[in-house]
Amino acid sequence: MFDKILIANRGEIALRVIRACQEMGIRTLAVYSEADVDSLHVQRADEAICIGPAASMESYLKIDRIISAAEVGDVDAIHPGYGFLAENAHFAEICENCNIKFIGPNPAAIRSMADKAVARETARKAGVPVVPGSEGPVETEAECLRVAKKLGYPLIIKAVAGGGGRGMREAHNDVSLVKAFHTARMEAERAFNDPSVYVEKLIVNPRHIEIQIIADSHGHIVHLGERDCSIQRKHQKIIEECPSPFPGMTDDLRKKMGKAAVKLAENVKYENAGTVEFLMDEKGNYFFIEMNTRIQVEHAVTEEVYGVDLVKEQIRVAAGEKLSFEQKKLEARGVAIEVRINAEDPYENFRPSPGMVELFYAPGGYGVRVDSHVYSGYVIPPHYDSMIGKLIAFGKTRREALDRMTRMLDETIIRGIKTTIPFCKSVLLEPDFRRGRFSTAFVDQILTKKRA
Ligand code: MV4
Repeated sequence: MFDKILIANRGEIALRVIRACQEMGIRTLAVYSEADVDSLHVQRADEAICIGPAASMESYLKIDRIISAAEVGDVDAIHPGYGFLAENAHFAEICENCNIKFIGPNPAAIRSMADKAVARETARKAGVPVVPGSEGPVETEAECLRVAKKLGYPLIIKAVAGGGGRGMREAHNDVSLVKAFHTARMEAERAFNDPSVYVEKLIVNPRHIEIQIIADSHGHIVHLGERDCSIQRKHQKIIEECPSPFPGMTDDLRKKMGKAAVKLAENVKYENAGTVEFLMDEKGNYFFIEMNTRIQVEHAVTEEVYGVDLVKEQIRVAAGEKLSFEQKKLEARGVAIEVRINAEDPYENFRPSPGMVELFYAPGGYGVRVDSHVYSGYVIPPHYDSMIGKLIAFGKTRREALDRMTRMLDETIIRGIKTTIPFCKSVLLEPDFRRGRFSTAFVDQILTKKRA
């Protein structure tokens, strides 16, 4: 097992990884920017090294400074968390070359999923259902129109280097298709330095359902059920749950999707934790869209339902150990729901609201988990994303988990800044949410209704 791990991240996920390390007897080295001097991950780690100014580009994204910190601190491994360098194949490669274990998949596996057209093709070859679409990238208007003739409308154009919704355009006829092709290419060029796009049939009002997998270096790959992440705004998830409340989500379907996810992972010699994303239509048809080659924000709901500490397992498998459990011993128990708390003003179009948290009181009690780096007196810097914590409610039934989450949101006190808690409360009160009847369009639908 590793003696010492560097955590190349900040905020709640840095703290989450440090907590796992401490329970495993592994020493921790935090890195931090000048804006994070007073942050909890710095205080809780055994050691900490400042790696530069507030701007991410000058600190949490600076590969050479992080590697230098790793060398100075003499660590065995680096945990990248999520965001920042977590899905940067180049960074994973440099770690490898410096004889530092990157706690994540190998660079080739990261690369194979970073190119969305390649990922699609890999999934198709592995027998995983993909959305009907173009064979690889489309280079010209004419090629676009040929695909449209074959598939019919509506369509969606996506950036090969995309993900998270950037460089994505819908098209409903030949005229809008040609326009969408060019705007998507321009946006992709600006955002990713790569104008390549591909075409898919548009799935209207789908659910976003993702399968958690984890693989060790001994050829064992397991799936740990699904998460329903349909409640999101502008491609930022707000509420996630396990299992999906979709009535069509049967044990049989779950097993099928789990096996598909494992098959895909096998095909790219995947190691460590990953998530295979699917879109699902009203009939329960599911289609692969992307794979995330990192631990995700919402991993906690899977942990609660399956009784597995995913971060500890990540560290174990990275150290060459076998997974501590087998597929057939995994059993889902109850329902877990996660609400993300963002320092944003939901009444002002979710404008960021950084600054001093004058008072923070976290909810407690049975079935409650709070993953947050916030404390009373903490100053939220304006330089990073606005998520300041996650509340996770566990219950025997969805009803109980929802009631518990409502109670947790009522119990939470955050003074000094605006948060998304009031908005999350209003979502929990929506009858269609409580019934489990929602798609990725749900949040926009209720916001439109509220404005009217
Ligand atoms: C789609 C889609 C409909 N049809 N693909 C958005 C981000 C990227 N991960 C994939 N996305 C979508 N791909 C087809 N063929 C709708 C979305 C989408 C979406 C997906 C998941 C969660 C929220 C979403 C919000 C808007 C659009």
